[in-house]
Amino acid sequence: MGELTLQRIELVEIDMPLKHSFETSFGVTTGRRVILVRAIDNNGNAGYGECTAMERPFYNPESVDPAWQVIIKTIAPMLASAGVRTAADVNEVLSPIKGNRMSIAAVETAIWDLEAKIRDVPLHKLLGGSRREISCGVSIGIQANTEVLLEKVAKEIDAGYQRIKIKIKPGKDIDLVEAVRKVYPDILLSVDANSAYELERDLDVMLALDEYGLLMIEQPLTAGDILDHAKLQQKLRTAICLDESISCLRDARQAIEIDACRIINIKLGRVGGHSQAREIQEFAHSKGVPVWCGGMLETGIGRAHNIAMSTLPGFVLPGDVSASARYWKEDIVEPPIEVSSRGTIEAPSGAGIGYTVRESEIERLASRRFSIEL
Ligand code: OSB
Ligand code: MG
Repeated sequence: MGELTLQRIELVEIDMPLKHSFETSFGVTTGRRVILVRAIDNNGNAGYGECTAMERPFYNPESVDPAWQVIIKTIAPMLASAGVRTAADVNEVLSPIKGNRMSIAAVETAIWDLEAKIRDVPLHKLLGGSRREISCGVSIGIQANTEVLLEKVAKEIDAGYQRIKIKIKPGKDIDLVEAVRKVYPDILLSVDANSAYELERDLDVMLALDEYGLLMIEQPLTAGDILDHAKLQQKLRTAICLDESISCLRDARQAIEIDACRIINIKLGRVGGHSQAREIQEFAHSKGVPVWCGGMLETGIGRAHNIAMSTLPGFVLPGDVSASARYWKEDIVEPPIEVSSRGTIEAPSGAGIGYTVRESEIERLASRRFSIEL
C-alpha cells in the first residue's frame, strides 16, 4: 500500500528566457535550458522534477548536456535494475555515482513528487516538514551601477522580502555594500561571491566587508577550499555560509567540524535531492548551524520542491525562494508562485508538489524529448 512501481522516466528539455539577465561573479545568465523529468508509475501517475544544472559548468562542474546523458545512460538503468519501491531509497540506489548530483536530484525529486501523489499527501508532509509558512529572501544579481542596485533593493524591500542578498565579485563589493547599508542600516543583508575570492589575495576585502553587520558572506572562496574557509572564518565576526562547497552530508559534517562555516545554503540539485537535503539540515540543526534554501533560477517545478524542503525544521533563515514573476513572464506551473507582503509563501495543501504543471506550456517550449521504459 502506497508503494510505487516505476514504469517510465520521461525527459523533456525546455528553453526559458529570463525576464532580466542575471549576473554573478561567474557570468551572465540570460535564460535557462531546463531538463524536466516525469517519473511515471504503472497506473499512469506522474511526478515532476527539474534539473538545476546550468548550460555551462561555471557554477559547479555540472551542465545541461552531460546531465541529459547521465540520466539516460546511468541513472535510469540503475533505477530499472534496482526496482525501487519508495522515494527514500533512490539516493542510496544511486550512491555509486560520483558527482552528477543535479542529474540525480532531477530524478529523485520527481520520484518524491510521484510518491506523495500516490499517497495523496502534500510533499512537505511526506518529507516531514514542521512549518506551513516559509520565509523568503531575494538574490539580486550584479547590476550596471549602484543606482540601479539601490532601485532593485528598494523594490524587493517594498514587496516584503525578509532578506536581501546581493551578488559581489572582486572590484564590485565593498562599495555596493556601503551604498546599500547607508540607505538600509538595519535590514537582513548578505553577499554572495560565488567562489570569486582568494584567502591571501583578498583578505583585506573580507575584513572590510566584516564591518557592515552582514548576516553572512556566502561562498567567498573556491568550492574545494574548506580549509581556507576555516582560516577565513577565524578572522571574521560575520558568518561564512557555504553553498558550492557542500555537496553532501559528509561535506557539511567536515565543514562544521572545522568551523569553515556557521551557516549552510542547501540546494536540492547540488546535494542530489530531498533525502540528502533532509539529512544535511537535520545534522546542521543538531549542531546549531542554521540552514536556508538556495535557488538556481528554477522554474515553478524546482521552486515548488524548494518550498516543500524549506518546511523542514532546520530551515530557520529566509531562503532564495522568490516569486515566479521575478524570473519568468509565464511559469510552467499554476498558479504561479507568489510571495505575500510579509515575505512568506504558504506550502500548498494539494498532493505532491501541490502546483499544477502546465503540460501545454511545456509542449510549446520543448526542444527535445526522451523516454525510457524501466
Ligand atoms: O549562488 O545562489 C547562487 C543563481 C544561479 C546560480 C547560483 C546562485 C544563484 C542565485 C539565484 O543566487 C537564486 C535564485 O534562484 O533566486
Ligand atoms: Mg550562492
